Amino acid sequence: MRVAVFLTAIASVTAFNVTVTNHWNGGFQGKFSINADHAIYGWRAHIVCNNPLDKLEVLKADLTETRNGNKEFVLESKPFDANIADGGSQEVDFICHFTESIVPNCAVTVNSGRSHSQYPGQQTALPFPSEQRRTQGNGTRLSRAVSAMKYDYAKALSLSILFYDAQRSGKLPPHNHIPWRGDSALHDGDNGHDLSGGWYDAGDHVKFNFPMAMSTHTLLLGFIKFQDVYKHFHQKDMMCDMIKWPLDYFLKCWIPSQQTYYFQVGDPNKDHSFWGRPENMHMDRPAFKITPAHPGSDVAGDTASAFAAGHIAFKTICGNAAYADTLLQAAKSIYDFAKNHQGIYSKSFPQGGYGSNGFKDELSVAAAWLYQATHDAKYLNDAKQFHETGYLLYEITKNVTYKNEIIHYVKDNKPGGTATYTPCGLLWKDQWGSNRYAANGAFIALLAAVDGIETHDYVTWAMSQINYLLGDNNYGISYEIGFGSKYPQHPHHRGSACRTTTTQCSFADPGPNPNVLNGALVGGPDAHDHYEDRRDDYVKNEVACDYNAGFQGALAGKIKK
Ligand SMILES: *[C@@H]1O[C@H](CO)[C@@H](O)[C@H](O)[C@H]1NC(C)=O
Ligand SMILES: *[C@@H]1O[C@H](CO)[C@@H](O)[C@H](O)[C@H]1NC(C)=O
Ligand SMILES: CC(=O)N[C@H]1CO[C@H](CO)[C@@H](O)[C@@H]1O
Repeated sequence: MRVAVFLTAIASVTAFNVTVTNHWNGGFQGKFSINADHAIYGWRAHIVCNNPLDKLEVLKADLTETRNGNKEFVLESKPFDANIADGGSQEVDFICHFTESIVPNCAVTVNSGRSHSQYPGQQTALPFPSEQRRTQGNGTRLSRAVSAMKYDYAKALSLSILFYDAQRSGKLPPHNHIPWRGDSALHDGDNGHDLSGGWYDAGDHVKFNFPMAMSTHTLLLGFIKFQDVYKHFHQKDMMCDMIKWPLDYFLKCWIPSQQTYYFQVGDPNKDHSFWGRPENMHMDRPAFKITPAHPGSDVAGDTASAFAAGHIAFKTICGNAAYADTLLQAAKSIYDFAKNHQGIYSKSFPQGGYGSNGFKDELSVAAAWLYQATHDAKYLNDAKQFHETGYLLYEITKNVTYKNEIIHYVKDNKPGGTATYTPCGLLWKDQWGSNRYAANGAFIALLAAVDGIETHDYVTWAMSQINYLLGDNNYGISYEIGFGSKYPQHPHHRGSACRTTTTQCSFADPGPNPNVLNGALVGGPDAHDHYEDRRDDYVKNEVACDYNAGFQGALAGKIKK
């Protein structure tokens, strides 16, 4: 196996391939990426510097040896994040601290495969043989879940709303619901254009509009569809308040007169090298925009969906007609922008954290939402024209072609379809945020069930997934923080992990997070139901706006059916 190493590092263009572009008195930030031309299961990196460092800090790898008077360091991949797919790459950030006035030069060599077999858990991340996938979880385990209201789903729903309130960036309102959060990133903007507000994406503090907009319209779909559940459990006002936050932010990001849409604030590299509360961060937070010359119909399309769905919610549920009108105008203009200037945003902006490989789906969903908001036939025609897959088109037309797509999707997710199941019965699609895929699948099944497709069967299956997440699993834990008596204590989330009383915060602090991140659905178990509550395992323990979106809709749908 050969691995190529590129130092894109942030240190002076002298010897040893290291470039320091960002150093301060006593420190510099570096990064290397491992590009794999074969699948890699574990790697080791050897860093050699010409001057001693006081300390080397790494987040995404373990520092296993320090040699030669602090000039040489050995890093090893984390057991739960050791694998790099063929053609994939992994970036490793590090921060060096030194006392000499001369900036040290460092070089890195990387070997794939581990020299020590110190990680007994290594094989858990390896793919299953395909025969095993098919035979697991054929439905027999699911039957025990069928006991109507086994958990307090309304409580789980109300907690999920609070998770989004904990993700708020900008100037918090007087009624802020999260006691350990304060104002942050008040100066986000570009040349005097204010871009404060919105949601932090996950455990980090970048604002990525692509997942933010997708989460917003997914949450709104569940809210509109299951609004009586929100009303019955007195969550309507909380939800209207929660969902207005990203919508207000998108209104700041979209400047129709200039055909400009800001889709990201924050540089993932700079952001990820800081472990502290958003209230204490001081790194540069650049803003990125799409324009007709650098289009992004994917991110603009999802934002149009958020605006149009927001229009319906604020007009028909939240009782704010003026705001609903503002949202509709924005939905129409950004949809035109997305449709008239077609392109994939991540092609123009590789520094974006979330890639995209197309935009037809986003345009179709946006047009379908706009049709629901306006009943203007031109939007329905567009929705059909751009359509790839979709639930909304079935809602609108009841056409059997679209119905069959939904049936096919759910069938594929259920036992007996092509999807992988854990031995305990969780639909498992990926090691990153495995819980989210199960929750999304449950949400779609419940939407279909409410529309009369295979009702009983779909509800039973969706309930098995939700119950797994809330406690029907091998550990008897809830993967939603704050729910029940046993839940994750160490989510990978800086605001939750750092104390409010000091600006010092150590990633390696062994204690539970001092601030409880109520409502967050953590990443989830591996394909063997194996999970560890460790902050450094961001694969299983990160949280994110998009993880909770389908989950919250599924909880409301579960109560409804
Ligand atoms: C599949 O279901 C049958 C009963 O219908 C059961 O005997 C068998 O053990 C199940 N297989 C798995 C892997 O759960
Ligand atoms: C349903 O949709 C399909 C695909 O767009 C189309 O070919 C078909 O004519 C539609 N059926 C009806 C009854 O409108
Ligand atoms: C990846 C890379 O930039 N490698 C360079 C490191 O430095 C040596 C010697 O200066 C070059 O030959 C490599 O191409």
